[in-house]
Amino acid sequence: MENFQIYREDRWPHMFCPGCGIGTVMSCFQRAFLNKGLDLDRTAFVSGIGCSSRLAGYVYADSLHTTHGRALAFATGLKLAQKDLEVVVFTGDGDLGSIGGNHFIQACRRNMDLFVVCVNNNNYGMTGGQVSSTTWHDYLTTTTPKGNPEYPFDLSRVAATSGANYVARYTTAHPKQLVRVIEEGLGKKGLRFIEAWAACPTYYGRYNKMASPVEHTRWLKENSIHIEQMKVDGKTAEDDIDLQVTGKVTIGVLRDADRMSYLEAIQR
Ligand SMILES: Cc1ncc(C[n+]2csc(CCOP(=O)(O)OP(=O)(O)O)c2C)c(N)n1
Repeated sequence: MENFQIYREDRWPHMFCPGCGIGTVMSCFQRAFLNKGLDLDRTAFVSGIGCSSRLAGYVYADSLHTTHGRALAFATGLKLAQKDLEVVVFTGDGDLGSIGGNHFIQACRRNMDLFVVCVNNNNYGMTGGQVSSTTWHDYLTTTTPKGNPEYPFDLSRVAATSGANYVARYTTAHPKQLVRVIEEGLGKKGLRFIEAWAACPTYYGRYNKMASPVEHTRWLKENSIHIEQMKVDGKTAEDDIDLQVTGKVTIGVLRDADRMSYLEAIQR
């Protein structure tokens, strides 16, 4: 990163492995935040536990590093107490979709006024690369040495069908697009969910024959398909879900709705 305008340089060096996709997400978030001209004093950051959840502690702003899976519950309380703050949640697939799964669904259902960035690296990175609820079927992790017998959650689809106003997904191989959707989401009300599908070369990559950051990032790119392309190809929503399970993940803006947010509903 050329500069650390929103991050605490005094906390460097950071704890991420070489080639970790979280660095790209940090960089994209900073660019979007600065492009938008937002104020760190009017923004609070909340996270759970995990490598991705360390992000909140690196931002030069007030932040809460909470318990595993509970970031959205803390963030909801904070937003209700400080309605003028933009509350940003940094989380991971383990934190949000696995241990915190129910909080995730309920926050989306409420359309709570939160901005959520989930770094989905398909495993529990911090604790050594265990299987998570987004690990792909048959993929190897430290706890599924014969391949994952389960199927993954599609976090963005869960958010969209649970009621979040804005849902967008890109991979860390799509930094420009990530900046654009973060910028777009930061200006909206209700629950805004950005899924950054990211490389974890140290664990998920190493166990699945893509140990280098370049190989892992290429895998992300090759296994994603833009939602607009799906339409051109005449694919339906069902094909989409099937593709997600069998190989390709849809990227793009998956939902952009204008449903009344939780705060709007209680302030009428
Ligand atoms: C209640 C509880 N259970 C388990 C843990 C151990 N733990 C710490 S981080 C983590 C996984 C985090 O995974 P994810 O959210 O995907 O983040 P990543 O490290 O991959 O970025 C786990 C299981 C914990 N801290 N607290």
